[in-house]
Amino acid sequence: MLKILGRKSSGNTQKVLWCCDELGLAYQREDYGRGFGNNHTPAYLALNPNGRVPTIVDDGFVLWESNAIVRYLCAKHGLGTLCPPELQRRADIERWMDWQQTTLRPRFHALYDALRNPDPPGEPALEALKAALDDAWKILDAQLARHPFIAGASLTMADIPFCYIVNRWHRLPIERRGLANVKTWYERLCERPAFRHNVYEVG
Ligand SMILES: N[C@@H](CCC(=O)N[C@@H](CS)C(=O)NCC(=O)O)C(=O)O
Repeated sequence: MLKILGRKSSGNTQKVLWCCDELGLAYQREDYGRGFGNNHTPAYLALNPNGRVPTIVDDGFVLWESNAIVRYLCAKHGLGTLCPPELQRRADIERWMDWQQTTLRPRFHALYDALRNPDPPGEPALEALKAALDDAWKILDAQLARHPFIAGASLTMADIPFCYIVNRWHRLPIERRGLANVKTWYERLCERPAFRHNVYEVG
């Protein structure tokens, strides 16, 4: 059976859990990571030398990097649904997955971490972080103006990596200017039981 090693509160683990539930997969999850003190043991590092979560073990096949895991599971179990078989459609989707990691994520974490810092930066610095993040959101907002989900009329693996960021961003004590399509998309995701259970209700 598929094993998922990672704590439920980890955003990157939430991607994998949401993905598995959308695909209707059976799995066993084991708590690893912050608070459990077990992700720097020799046994865990032998699976994932980064000492980070999530890691999966699928019939002996070990994989880490959350977006790589989502791609693998969708290609294996969701070909024609979450993962399109056509090469160009798939490349389009994988581009958004990479954009989440390389563009949106660093800007989100710069703001998120600053707001959670007991000694936060001053207002001008916070405004600059918000503006940089908004510039990235605007790109996604324009994409979501075209169809209800990132890559079309239905959920695909393009949407999955964004789960914890869009959820946590909507809970930040900030004004979210414009970005109506991102808001409607988030509300749409919240209607999905698998998203509610693995992301919305966990935070
Ligand atoms: N690029 C990696 C990042 C993994 C990562 O940073 N995971 C965080 C949790 S979201 C982690 O392991 N934090 C340390 C911990 O939980 O002990 C991925 O996407 O899987």
